[in-house]
Amino acid sequence: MSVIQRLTKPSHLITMDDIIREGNPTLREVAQEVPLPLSDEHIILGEKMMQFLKNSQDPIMGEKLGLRAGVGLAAPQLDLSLRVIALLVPNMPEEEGEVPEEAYSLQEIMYNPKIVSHSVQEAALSEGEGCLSVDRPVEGYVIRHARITVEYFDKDGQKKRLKLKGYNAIVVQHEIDHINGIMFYDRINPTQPFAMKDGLLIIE
Ligand code: 4LI
Ligand code: NI
Repeated sequence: MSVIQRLTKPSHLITMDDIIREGNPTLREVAQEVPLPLSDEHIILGEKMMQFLKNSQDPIMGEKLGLRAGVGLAAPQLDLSLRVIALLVPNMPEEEGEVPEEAYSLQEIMYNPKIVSHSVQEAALSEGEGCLSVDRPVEGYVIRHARITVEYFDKDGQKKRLKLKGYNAIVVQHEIDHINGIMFYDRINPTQPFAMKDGLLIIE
């Protein structure tokens, strides 16, 4: 049975056992575009990826299934060389007495996402990045675009355009890198991992 057939079965929940780790050559491939219109299988795959992210962020489900928490997942991490990514970025919990916000600053399944424009300014997370396919800490600033415009097809096959900045822009770039065979540590300065440079925005 194929990987996508197995992952998209009604009873299947994606766990860490489905996620391949660095060294697996699939993570270094340029993934294939998803054919449009979307098949039921590709729609369900996206939903399973989103459910994984939800479970990974839930203390009960995360513990039960032994998951590492993530805010993004790309199909190649499931050994599927396809241009599908899922994003689930929670908003900071609000203070007492504040107007309730949306639970997530970004919740999306993107098919064939493409960065169509980006800022000249660069940005990096102050604490560096982690990846569910990398079981070791890798320190350093991961240099990315500070702001991006991304085009993609959503789960209804509609073409969408989104402008992103801050943490959301970083997460989307990390996941789009996966569908292009790029790992986050490829973007760390190898000699000076925390080198500061002009126009580099550090995101706390
Ligand atoms: C528990 C419940 C500190 C260290 C701060 C945890 C719910 C690092 C940051 C989470 C770091 C949630 C994350 C990513 C970083 C670090 C990803 C915790 C899950 C913070 C997500 C894809 C890079 C994304 C900010 C080496 C698995 N995620 N932290 N980077 N969180 N999380 N990345 N960096 N230093 N990785 O890892 O999902 S883009 Cl939501
Ligand atoms: Ni990753």
